[in-house]
Amino acid sequence: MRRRRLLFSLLLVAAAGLGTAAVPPPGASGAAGGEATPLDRVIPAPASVRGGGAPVTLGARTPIRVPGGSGEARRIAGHLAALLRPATGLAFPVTTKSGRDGIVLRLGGSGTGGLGAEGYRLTSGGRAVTLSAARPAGLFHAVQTLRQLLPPAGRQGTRSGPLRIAGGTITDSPRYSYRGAMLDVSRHFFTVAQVKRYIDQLAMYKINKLHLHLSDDQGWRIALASWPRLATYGGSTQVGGGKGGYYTKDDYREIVRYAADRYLTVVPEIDMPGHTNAALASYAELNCNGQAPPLYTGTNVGFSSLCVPKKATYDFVDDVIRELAALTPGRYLHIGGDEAHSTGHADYVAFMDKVQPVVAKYGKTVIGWHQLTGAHPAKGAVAQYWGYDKTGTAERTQVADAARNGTRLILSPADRAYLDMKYDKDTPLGLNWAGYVGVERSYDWDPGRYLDGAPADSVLGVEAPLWSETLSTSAHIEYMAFPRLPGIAELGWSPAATHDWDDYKVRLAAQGPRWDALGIGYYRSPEVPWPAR
Ligand code: TNX
Repeated sequence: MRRRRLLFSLLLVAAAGLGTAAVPPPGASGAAGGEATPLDRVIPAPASVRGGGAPVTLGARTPIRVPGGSGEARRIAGHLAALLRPATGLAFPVTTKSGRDGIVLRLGGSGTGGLGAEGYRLTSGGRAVTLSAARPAGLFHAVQTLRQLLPPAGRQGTRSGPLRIAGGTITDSPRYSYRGAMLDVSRHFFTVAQVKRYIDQLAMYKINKLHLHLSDDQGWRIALASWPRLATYGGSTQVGGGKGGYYTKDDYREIVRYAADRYLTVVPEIDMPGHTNAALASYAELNCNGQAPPLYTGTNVGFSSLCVPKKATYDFVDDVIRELAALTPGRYLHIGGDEAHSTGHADYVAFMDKVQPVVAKYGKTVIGWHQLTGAHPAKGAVAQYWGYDKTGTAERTQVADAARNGTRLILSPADRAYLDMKYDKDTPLGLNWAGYVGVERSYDWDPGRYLDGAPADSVLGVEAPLWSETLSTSAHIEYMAFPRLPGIAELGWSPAATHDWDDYKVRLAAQGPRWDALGIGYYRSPEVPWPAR
């Protein structure tokens, strides 16, 4: 890896005609003080950077131009202006007039054909910084890159001299189409406002899927018309016995819309047949013995199961999937399937054989936790791998065999990608069943070669799950997600050739002041050379 990165840097330097290394020393002040942030000092690392030419200066009259822009390009320009105004103290008027200066947003048109659904180009030279993309998502990602080339929001008071963007060109597109983050809203409920705050943070790092774990033993979090007690009773508590909560359909639509405006797709999960105590407590008829258990506020797993032989179970599943699919514009619907320790193997297989076609009937593609590969994954199904270093060979082989047979994989290895694992023994929040997951460990793996025997092209992408047994506030979410989330985002976006911890940790350190400015209370891991506060 190191070797390849060196070659990559040399190419960069050669292409740029620069005599110095592309990355300045840790603690350099970036765009503050008039010095431009190097174009490759962003997360995720861009696929290609060519430095060179004089920096572009942005000033009091610099416009944001969307020449002949579509509604969507104009909306993105508005989003950019709203980010830049407080960050810089400049006016950044948005105009549809073309001109040679300013920040120019171009959607479609010549030269954007090869950029794909999410790629973009950022060209900085003369008096303009031009962001081009074939599709709106690419333009939005370009804006996120540009943000990182400017001073942190709210720091304009400390800025001296003009704002500069380094000269050169970034040409960028993702390695994987699925770059997810999961939030467990069942163990502890998080409000729409809290979810939106997390979405904003995910969007900064080009995450494009928000997986919501909507049901578990401790709470059912989505109101459905066909089985109303799921939410009103099953959602009435949480771990530790707090009051819980649930999303109305309008709340859920609001989350979907807010995410879509930031080019994230919501992937809803209803975990079945285990992790279902909240549903079983809400409706006695779902239980094999006809008796509803009490609500559960502890943190054990594996004690609950839907009743596989009962017809009512499939009426329930059909209604739930139908209503949830109708609310969800994205193509994926996650059916869980993990830790079904109270469901016999034959019953588990029978259940999955009956439930997967229901997802297809309502027009969605199945995602399941990787235990689904122990049943008969449907054609086109996706398995989410959450094993860790102690996961046995038989289990890994089962997943790899499924991948060779066409099941696509989302990789969430628990000892790398689980944001709820403690960083080390002193971390006050989180769990440690998969070990401690420091920042380097969470970053330093290659999704393309992670699972022995699984073809590289079976990997659909990566996801960073955040389970919430121990987490109940946005501050908790942020302390566990930052600084590890950007590393998983980079594994999902950046080419393997850019992978290098020593380079990454310097780019990561430069995010610290940005998080400070945004009020994100991150963990100041000693592995990262943060600038002094
Ligand atoms: C395992 S990961 C679980 C969850 C827990 C998590 C805690 C998975 C599919 N199941 O039920 O919340 O560990 O880290």
